[in-house]
Amino acid sequence: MDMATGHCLNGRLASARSCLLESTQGGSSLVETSMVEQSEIEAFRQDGVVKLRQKFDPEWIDMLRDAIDQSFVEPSGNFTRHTEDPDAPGYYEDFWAWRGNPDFERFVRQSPCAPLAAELLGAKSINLVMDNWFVREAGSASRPPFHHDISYFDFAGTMCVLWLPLEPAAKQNGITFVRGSHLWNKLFLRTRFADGHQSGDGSTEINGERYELAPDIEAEPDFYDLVQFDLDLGDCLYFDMRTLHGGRSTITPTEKVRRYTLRMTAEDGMIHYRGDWAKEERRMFEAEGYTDGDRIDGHFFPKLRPR
Ligand SMILES: O=C(O)CCC(=O)C(=O)O
Repeated sequence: MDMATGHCLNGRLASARSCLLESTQGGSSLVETSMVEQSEIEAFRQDGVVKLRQKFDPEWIDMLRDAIDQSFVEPSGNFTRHTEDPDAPGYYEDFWAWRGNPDFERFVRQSPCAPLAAELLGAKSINLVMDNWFVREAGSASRPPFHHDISYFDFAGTMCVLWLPLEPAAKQNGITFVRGSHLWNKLFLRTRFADGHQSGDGSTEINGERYELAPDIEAEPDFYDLVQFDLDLGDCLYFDMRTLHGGRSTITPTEKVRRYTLRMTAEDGMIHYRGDWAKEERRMFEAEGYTDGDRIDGHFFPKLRPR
């Protein structure tokens, strides 16, 4: 893949990716072919998570690693350290990072992330919701809480998340998913990523509505159908925005671990005010002119497919 243009350069990459140059009477046109097996689409729909093998070329992985390292030094205003002890190795996050970094933007617009999402969601179009990066420093004992991403947003619609590890991830230090939890028809309270994993201010009532806390998976792991994955570089996970997941790391990383994640929506994605649990993020897109009932589209949520 020519990273500058997103066009296929040769037959090897063309067969490994979605690109296919097709002769037509008037010349050539770029069309997309299927990159996902039917069994993978079914796994995504039934389990709420699927592993896809070798979808991202090493060039994308290298570019994202460098972009994260650079972003770490010059982060956006959304940069957060989740590890409370200032002397302990940290767990960090930044989000909506693509807006200030041309490499993240190139990945979002030109990598296979959106065509893969379109196939899994059966979507006619794909818009970006939010990108995120996570870094765990060597020795960090912090980890993400069990949560589902839908609780962090005032959004409704058919949405998925790409989780792309930039170092190989083993089951023991990756993300654990509660298989099928996207079909529970539940909306759990947002859980903070900061150590201690508080939910809001401790209350389960927000704007007059009562919500459940995300279940304590660690307290009774045998009660849930948990699934974990080994991922090589180039492999990724796609999961439903409603699927419960979290870190059960039994291994403290001995080297820095970087992950890039993306949330994307099908054409039915809407801004739908629910409660003040997502008010900080809401303020950011309201400042850009968006409001309740708007489609997730436009300059803040760019259309990635069709281009
Ligand atoms: O990779 C991580 O550290 C956390 C990812 C995650 O939980 C998410 O993106 O929702």
